[in-house]
Amino acid sequence: MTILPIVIAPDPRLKIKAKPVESVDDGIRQLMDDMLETMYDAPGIGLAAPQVGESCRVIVVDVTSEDEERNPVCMANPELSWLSDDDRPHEEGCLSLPEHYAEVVRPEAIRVTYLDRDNVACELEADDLLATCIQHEMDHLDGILFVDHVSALKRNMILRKLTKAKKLAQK
Ligand code: GNR
Ligand code: NI
Repeated sequence: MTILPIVIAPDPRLKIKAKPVESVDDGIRQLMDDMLETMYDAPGIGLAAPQVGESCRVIVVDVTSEDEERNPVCMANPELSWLSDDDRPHEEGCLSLPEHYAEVVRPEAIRVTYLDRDNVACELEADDLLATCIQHEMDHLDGILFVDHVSALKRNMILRKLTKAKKLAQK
């Protein structure tokens, strides 16, 4: 397994709609495993393939805390099959927007269909942090970042700071 470099915003690769995978083959399984290692190393609770420069519809999540046993979930071609009527706000962060956080309102519970690591069609019901995280990761597959859900003022402030930080790092 390999720790992959994480793409930091602003970057055109984070704005592209990712392509569905045909099936979960050895190459996709390798990507899932590398994404999990990258996510645990960061550390984060989720990661989407575009964040490691792969424009395909693959996400990994694990919302367990560090003192619990790991519970990695790998999904290819995730699709929402149900959304709760009730929304809830949650403070979100993103490995592609390091050190920036904002409250985002999303449905508090979801059902999602996907292909698992063994290419088996599955459906999962999630709520609270897991529902938030899966929706955040699925957004990445459509080129959407959590800052796209907050006010333009806050979004531009965060993106300006990241642009500055990138320029400083180049010099
Ligand atoms: O590590 C992460 N934490 C997090 C916290 C609240 C809502 C979503 C997330 S996902 C984020 C990792 C990441 O950037 N995934 O795309
Ligand atoms: Ni993210």
